[in-house]
Amino acid sequence: MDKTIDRTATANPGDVELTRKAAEDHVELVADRLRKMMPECGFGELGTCCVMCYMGPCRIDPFGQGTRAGVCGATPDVIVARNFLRSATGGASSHAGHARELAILLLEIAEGRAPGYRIREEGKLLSLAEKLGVPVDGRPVDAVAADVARKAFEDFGRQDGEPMNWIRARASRMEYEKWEKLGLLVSNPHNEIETAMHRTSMGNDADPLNLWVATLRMGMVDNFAGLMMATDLADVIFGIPTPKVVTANYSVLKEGEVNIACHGHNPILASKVAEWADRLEGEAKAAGAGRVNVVGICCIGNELVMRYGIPYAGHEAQTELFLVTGAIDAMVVDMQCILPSLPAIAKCYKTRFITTVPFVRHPEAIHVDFRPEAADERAQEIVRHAIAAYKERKAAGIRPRIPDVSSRLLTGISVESLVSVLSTVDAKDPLKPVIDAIAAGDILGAVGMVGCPNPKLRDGAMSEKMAEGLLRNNVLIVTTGCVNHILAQGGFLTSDATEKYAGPRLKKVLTAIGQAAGLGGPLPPVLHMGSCVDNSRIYDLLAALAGKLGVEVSQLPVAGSAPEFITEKAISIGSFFLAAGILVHLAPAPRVFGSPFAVSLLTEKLPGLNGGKVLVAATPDAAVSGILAHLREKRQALGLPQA
Ligand code: NFS
Repeated sequence: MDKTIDRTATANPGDVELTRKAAEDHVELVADRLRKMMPECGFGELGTCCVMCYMGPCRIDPFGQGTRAGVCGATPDVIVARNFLRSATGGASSHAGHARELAILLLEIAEGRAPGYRIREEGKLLSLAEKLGVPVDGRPVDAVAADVARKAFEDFGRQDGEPMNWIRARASRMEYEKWEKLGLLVSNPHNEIETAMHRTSMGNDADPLNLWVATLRMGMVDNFAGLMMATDLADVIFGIPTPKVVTANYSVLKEGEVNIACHGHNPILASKVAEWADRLEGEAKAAGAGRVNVVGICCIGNELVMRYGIPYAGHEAQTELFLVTGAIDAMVVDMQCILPSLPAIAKCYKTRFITTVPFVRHPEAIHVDFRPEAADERAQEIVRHAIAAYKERKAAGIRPRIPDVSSRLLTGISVESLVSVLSTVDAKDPLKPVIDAIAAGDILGAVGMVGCPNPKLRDGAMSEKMAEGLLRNNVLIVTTGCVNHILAQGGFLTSDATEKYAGPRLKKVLTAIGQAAGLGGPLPPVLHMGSCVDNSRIYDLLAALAGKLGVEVSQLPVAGSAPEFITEKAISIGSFFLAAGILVHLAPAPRVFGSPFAVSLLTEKLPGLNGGKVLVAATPDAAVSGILAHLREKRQALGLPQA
């Protein structure tokens, strides 16, 4: 590989050390392939490349130098809208698949077919059941759980056109009515996905506005059939997260222990692997290792750390580097965000790369067919693979190099746990201190920083710099997804970060909360609310705040930002937040700039319609100033003082 690339600007010294090791070991990384790919396709970046039919591929120069329409006659506005809707559909499909698996598991538990799992949060199950209209009084928990699962299946099979159960149960009255007026109350997520694929195939929908409305509807699918359903059901089965202080970064790997890295998204697999890692400690010791050490990467890292405090390894752009440490005995994956490059790198270090889902396979991986009915057997098999690999790797003389970098973070902020922390300030009305602080201008506003680590923006430390800029201006940050790994590694989720980065007024509020809650220091200025599906927690929090203030969510001084997004899931999540009337900052630029219609819709017309707006800003300064201007505008509209 080319060793002249300067990647030293990255915020994590462990990344630098391992990037050098990768070069020594002749391992090619994402950053190397990205460099070879440059310059990337301009038509693709603008969204005007169409491969929907075989009269093409067509690519349209929107600036008038070349052809003005595809062979079929599709204009750039149509092509961009179709492409974007397909991306949102890919994202919503991933989240709906994630949620549906949890609904299946809940029914299996209720019917005694998944003996390895149990319902951990009866309280949450019962309150969810009541919202869904499932009778609870005098009924066994399993019967209620089965009916809650059936409510989910009803949504996936519904043909009557009525709004989804999950929307009727979980949206506030005000938000529901807003979506009803806008025609965004979706009925059946599978139908919506089918129709999106149908209407975007050749010779169907050629109305850009109609296509963009479908994208907002796909956002609704993403939230209610994906994020929210997944979080609700995962909390019932695996527990509601509670605050805890844990360790992050490369040093969570332990030399002399069997290291298993769980990577992917759904806690169904990883929770079992973690359980059997403890139970098979004797076998690890017999193999000469101290114990079995499970760490979490990407969103499954978020799921595991939020609920169980399992060491919080790193983000998606570090997955290759984690393998390059040579310290991992097994990397076990379920679905989504798994780089196809990983199994070959794993091979270099004799790490066993284990896939577990029938539709996520790789010719160089070991496949263990993981099913909830046989979860205990399969999890043991996986842990034993790791123990066997440990012995083999030791015998082969593989010497790990684990960068000595470690960070601490406060994690486990669910809406429930946040309310309980805030009730130490005001037991009767826990949200009041936050609302008062926003009203007074001590908290200027709040930003959800979510999503992925994009190698195109990672070297510039986009997320860290944005966080610094927002905090200095008294903006509270909540995070989910891989951005949280980035900010945790940067030290933003600690009391010290409040001292270091928060503006004076924000610091005062966080210090008072920290003291009342007995945290021994201020509340961190960046609050970890979970994985990407846990963006539903952020929305729940906003809905609760808006409800207390008697305003729509779209009126709050808040914004969402995916500062380094990669995946289609970020597109579908963003589409939901647009449907909810929230400003969504995106970097890199979404592929819409080839369409004047899309640009005007997303930046001018939609804000007038429901408050939703896209902000594109590829530098931290531009993003921060754009978001601050938006927060101030919202404050002004509510008659709140400017801080
Ligand atoms: Ni979110 Fe999770 Fe990470 Fe991005 Fe991928 S792990 S679901 S998509 S890369 S944050």
